[in-house]
Amino acid sequence: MRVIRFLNDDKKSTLAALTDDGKIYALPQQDFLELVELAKQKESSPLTVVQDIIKRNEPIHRSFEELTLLVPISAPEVWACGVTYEKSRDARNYESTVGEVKTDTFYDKVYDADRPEIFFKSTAARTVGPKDDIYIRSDSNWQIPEPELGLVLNKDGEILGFTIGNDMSCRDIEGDNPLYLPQAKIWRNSCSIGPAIRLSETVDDPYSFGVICKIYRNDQIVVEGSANTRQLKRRYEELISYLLRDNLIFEGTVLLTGTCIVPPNEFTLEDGDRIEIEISGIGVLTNYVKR
Ligand code: DO4
Ligand code: MG
Repeated sequence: MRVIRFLNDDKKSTLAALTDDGKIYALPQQDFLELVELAKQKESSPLTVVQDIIKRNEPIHRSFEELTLLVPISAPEVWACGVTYEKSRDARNYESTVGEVKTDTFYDKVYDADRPEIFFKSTAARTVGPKDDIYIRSDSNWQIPEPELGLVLNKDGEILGFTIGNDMSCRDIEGDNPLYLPQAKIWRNSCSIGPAIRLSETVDDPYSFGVICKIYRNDQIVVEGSANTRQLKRRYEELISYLLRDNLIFEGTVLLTGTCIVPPNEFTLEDGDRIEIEISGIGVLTNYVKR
């Protein structure tokens, strides 16, 4: 069961449940967080609330493809984990050493350390949704999307659902000096999430999501990669526990769990590219690159 948000004919946003057989049920709430609040009031779960609504209503007569999807949750904050996959550790080592193969770098160390890398990524105003434009910085010549599984959390750090995230990154800025990380990660429209939130109770094994990333230029695929969340070095609970330590976390915070796919080192995004990130059971997050 997935929750989506789309633009209605009257240009108002509508929250909806998308069932596994493709039926769409309009939900009375405008936002995923309202659904979470209602579930809390009823001492129930978002899934039970959605199932109750579905039982009492008919599906709407719209196909998923014709909907104008919106960002499924207005996440007050997006945080992100880094160097949680070998692929990311190796890419960070490459960009920070200008291609020299060095060992025992601080990226090697963080990959093995008890404490994971967790950084602040985005706010609701900087985060875009499905089919929106995602921006590349004007002062970087080496930019890539980072396809990541996103955990949608409540304020106690419980996983309400899973979504797809794109942690856009500037490899040259980050590679120059790790202290530049916030500039390599945060700018206007540098993060996207969507297209849906897969409710956590409907996921059997969150360590077996298939991830595929495709980048198109002039409608030709220029980058294609795939991975699986079983390659994640850490457990989700471990990442969440570090995020929560002495911290204030808001309802609906999204935690991106790190990238498992990195485009070839010679690749950089260009204006007009289209990025598609697919995670099995969640959907495809598409964004258009603008300089
Ligand atoms: O160390 C920098 C960030 C790495 C990152 O964003 C990732 O591994 O996904
Ligand atoms: Mg990342």
